This record gives sequence, C-alpha cells and structure tokens, in this order.
Amino acid sequence: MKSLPEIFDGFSDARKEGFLKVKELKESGKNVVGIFCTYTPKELIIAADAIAVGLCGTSEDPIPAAEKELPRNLCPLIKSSYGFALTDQCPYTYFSDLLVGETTCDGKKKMYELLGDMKPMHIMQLPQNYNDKESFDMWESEIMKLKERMEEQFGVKITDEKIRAAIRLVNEERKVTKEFYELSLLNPPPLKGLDMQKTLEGIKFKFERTQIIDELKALTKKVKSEYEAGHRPVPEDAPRILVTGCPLGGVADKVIKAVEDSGGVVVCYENCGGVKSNERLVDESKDPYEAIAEKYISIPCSVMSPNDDRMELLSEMVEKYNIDGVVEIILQACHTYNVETIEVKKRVNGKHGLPYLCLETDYSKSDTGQILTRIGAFIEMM
Ligand code: BJ8
Repeated sequence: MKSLPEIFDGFSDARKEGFLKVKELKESGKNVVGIFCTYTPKELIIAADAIAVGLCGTSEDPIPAAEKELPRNLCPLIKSSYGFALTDQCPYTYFSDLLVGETTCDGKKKMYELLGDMKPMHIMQLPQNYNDKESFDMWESEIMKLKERMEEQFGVKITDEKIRAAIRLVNEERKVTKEFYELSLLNPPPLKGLDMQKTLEGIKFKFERTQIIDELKALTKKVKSEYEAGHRPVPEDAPRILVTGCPLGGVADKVIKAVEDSGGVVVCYENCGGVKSNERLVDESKDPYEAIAEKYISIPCSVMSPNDDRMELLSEMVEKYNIDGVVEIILQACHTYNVETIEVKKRVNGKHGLPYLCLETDYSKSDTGQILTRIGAFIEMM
C-alpha cells in the first residue's frame, strides 16, 4: 500500500498521467469537452456521455507564444490557456471535440472568441448578478442551450434519468471533496496545505468520476487513521492560513510553499477548486435544469456584481477553520479580484481583526524570493 507522500505525489503527477488516459478514452470513442471555469455545468457533459477536462493553463511555457497574439498585460491564466491551444502543446486541448466557456471576465471572454477560430466552441452568456430573477431566467435558458448543443454535437439524447444520475454523481464528488478538505478543521491539521492543493488540483485530471470518489474516500480515511495513530505533519502552533483570490494552479508552488516554509499552514482554500466550488450542491429534489442553474449562478466569483456572498462565505470560513491570517492571491491583470481586495481587506481586518496579505503575482519564478520574504514577515507577526 502506498504511503501518504507517495499518494500526494501521485496527485501532483495526475496532469501528466492523464495525457495517456485521455488519448485512450478518445481512441475508445469517447467525446471530450474542454472547460475553463467553475461555472461550466459538468453534469450536462457527463449526461451526454462525454468527459470534461479542465484546460485552464497553469504553466508559463506557452505564454511567449500567446503574447504574439494577445496583449502582454493580460492575466497569465488566460495567456497560458490560449498559448496551449495555439501551440498544440496540451494534449487535453488537442483531443477536445468541443470547448465550453462562459462570459466571465473581459480577458477570458475575448480570448474565447479567438479560440473559436481553432476549435468548435460553445460560449455560455453568464449574467453578472446572482440576486435577480431576470439574471436567473437568462442563465437557466443558457443551461438549456448547452444541453441542446451537447445533444446536437454528440448525437445523443440527455434524458431526465441521465441528467439526474449525473447530478447525483457530481454531488457525491463534491461531498467527498469537502470531507477531504474539512480534515483541516482538526487542530493541528493532519495534512499540509500544499498536499491538499496538489490533491484538489490533481483530481481535475482524473476522468472517471467514480474513481475520483473512491480515491478521495480512501485518502481521507488514511489521513484520519494515521492522525489517530499519532502522525502529526504540522506543528500545533503553526498559524492557520486561509487562501483566497484567483485560481492557484499556476502559483501554488511558490505561494503555498512559501507559507509553509515560513512556519504557517494553509487550512482552507476559498478559491475555485476548494470551498467556492464544492460547498453548495445541486438540489436533487427539484427540476434538474432549474437546480443546476441555481447551483452555478450562486458561485461567488469576483466577476459577479455585487458579490456580497463571497464576503459572507469568507467570514463563515474564517470562523469555521479558526483562521489566524488571510492571504489573497491576485494574478496580474485580474481586475475583478484586484478591485475586490479592498472589501476583503476590510472584512478580514475590520470584522475579524485578523491580518491580511495581498500578493500580486504571475506564473514566472522571478518573484519567488520576494514572495518568500513578504510571507515570512506576515507569518512572523502572528
Ligand atoms: S469562477 S475565478 S474559474 S472566472 S484570474 S481568468 S477572473 S483575469 S479564473 Fe475564474 Fe471561473 Fe471565476 Fe473561478 Fe479572469 Fe481573473 Fe484571470 Fe480568472
């Protein structure tokens, strides 16, 4: 049986290992849908018997190629995702039969227009307000349009039975993901934040949902039993950090590692892939399309205006995880998250009386030392 470090390293390698898997699935006749965002209703892709693969770029390698066409002053996640498509360097993009994107931030939605010249692309018009009925109705009709596109593109019928089964499956995945990250409610936490991040990132590149569910359940059980047997990977006095802001895939190695090398421990990720995408389930008792629309429009991403639910979620997590400090990651040129830092800072310093650190970074390694110094000073004052 594998040890915990071996299991976490396995999740780290999941992206590379998935290359072969996606090729096999493609050769066996499976359709592949490339997605970029937490707003994509995966249930519709699964109900169409296709597999959903995440295409958000997390590497700086394809950025120079992307910058030949896109402005340099654009978020690295957008440039990296586009660069992968442009250079055919990413097998997931290469094997995708259809790409699905949403009109989230300006950079992403304009980049999707260009991607549409390379690959079949379906763009969902995302309303920017989760509080009013008109926005909800518009989003529900976008969900129905995606259903029609899936059926047309892949020549399948998404029956009521299939969509309900997909909802149950993805809900189960969310529940086990939540049970996994809630391990860090324990004090001291039974795992390091970097290992948690590797796992949350790695499951995106495993395509059999039942396999993800089984692996996460087994991992949670193993972490718990080793903890009960006395294994303590984190010292009791390590400051407990909540990380919020932009998606972390491309910067986790420098930021999360810096927190933990400085003596802190990340116990909660409010970002996409963590709490933001997994706390709320799709209501299984309702009309499936209405329930899917409700779940996805309620994601409190900074592209929404106003976005009070994010502040509420942050407060809830700060209290629930007994947080000592909040670190916010802003990817360069992400205006929506950057503007919201003012509200986040007020909430963390004012309501909770806790220290807050905002770091603006990109995918290069050039600021690694500077980040380590700033995080080191931040952790030291706790
Ligand atoms: S639901 S966080 S995955 S949009 S970081 S590309 S917002 S400029 S990634 Fe995101 Fe969906 Fe929201 Fe989540 Fe634009 Fe900002 Fe870049 Fe961003």
